[in-house]
Order: sequence, then C-alpha cells, then structure tokens
Amino acid sequence: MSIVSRGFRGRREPSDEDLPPGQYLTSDFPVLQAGPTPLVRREEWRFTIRTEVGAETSWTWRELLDLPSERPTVDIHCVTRWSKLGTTWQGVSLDTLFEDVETVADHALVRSHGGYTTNLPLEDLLDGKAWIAYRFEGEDLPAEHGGPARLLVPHLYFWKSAKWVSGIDLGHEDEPGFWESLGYHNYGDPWREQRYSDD
Ligand SMILES: Nc1nc2c(c(=O)[nH]1)N[C@H]1C(S)=C(S)[C@@H](COP(=O)(O)O)O[C@H]1N2
Ligand SMILES: [Mo]
Repeated sequence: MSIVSRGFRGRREPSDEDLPPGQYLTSDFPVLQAGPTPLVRREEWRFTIRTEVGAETSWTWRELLDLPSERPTVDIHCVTRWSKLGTTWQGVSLDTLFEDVETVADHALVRSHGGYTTNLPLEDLLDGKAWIAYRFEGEDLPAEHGGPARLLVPHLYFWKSAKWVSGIDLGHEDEPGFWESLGYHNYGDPWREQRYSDD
C-alpha cells in the first residue's frame, strides 16, 4: 500500500531551480567560523535588542523558550558555494521579539558572543524572514552550529546568520559587520550572487 498520494506535500526532491547561481548541493553541514566556538551557558544566555535611542529589551533563555516558536523549513546558501535545501529549524520569529521594541531605525548590526558582527537592513529581519533558532533537524542546536541559539536569515548568504547570537543594535547609520568590512558584499543576496563588495 502506498501512502504517497498525488497531493502529498512532504519534503520535495531538490531540483536545480532551487540552487542560486554558482552554488552546489551538499548533504553534510560544514562548520564555518572566524574563531573558536564560544561556550555559552543557557543560564547566562541573554538576547538584547538596543534601539537607536539606547533603549534595551532583553530576554533570558527561559523567556525566549516561553515565546511562541515556529518551525521553518528553509534553504541555506554559504558564500563558499555550498547550499543545503529543506533544512528544518525551530526558533522564535524576530517579528515576535520586535513586538516589544519601539524603533524607527533602518539598520541592524547583529552581535555574537566571541565578537562576530554582521549588518543588514532591519526590514530583512522582519515579516517572517528571520528567526532566533535553537533547534536544528529536531535536536538542540549544537555549539559548533551556533548553539544555544543563532540568527537564521536564510534569504541572505549564511554569513548573515550569526551563530551564538547575543543581540542586535539598531541605528540610523549602516555599520559594516565582520565580513562586510573585509570585502564581502554589504547585502549578500545569493540569487543576485552578491558575494563581494563589487558584485
Ligand atoms: N558568530 C559567528 N557567526 C557566524 C560565523 C562566525 O564566524 N561567527 N560565520 C558565518 C559564516 S561565514 C557562515 S557560512 C555560517 C556557517 O554556519 P555553520 O558553521 O553552522 O555552517 O555562520 C555564519 N555565522
Ligand atoms: Mo560563510
């Protein structure tokens, strides 16, 4: 007996149309980072959004877990050319966190434990496009992939998805993050192949 009907909408087979230009598919999950893996204890974990007027809103680990979570299935694309399709995550939408934040800023600088930063327009964090993710493929997010929690912003190259995320600073000025100040593209849209600053 087949349980697969014509209307079946499970994980579809990946096809070339799902791969941005210059990317290849990988089935493993490479670890890429600029420094060592920081050990971030859940008891000490805080996530802080700081607005353009210096107002701070913070969540503890417990408070994050108590918020409604989502389970996005998304494709991820690293600027080193590997892509993974249909990865499954669990986390809190940035829309949920921003419900408690009053801001008219346009720019976000994301900060991580260990000092990594990455910048993006605030609007790219909103409207269902980004999460603070704490589970990957049904398991707690491993430390080497950014656990306890990382930013997940899959429509941009994966360097924007800051591991061990600690907070977001909002501002009226755009401030380049770690890779952006080393020659990588300021925005990083994989479908427009925005790898380096002059792409
Ligand atoms: N804190 C932090 N986040 C980071 C990085 C980093 O060096 N430090 N590297 C980025 C890059 S270049 C990529 S491709 C992805 C890799 O995530 P992964 O190691 O889980 O595959 O993390 C991004 N987030
Ligand atoms: Mo990367």
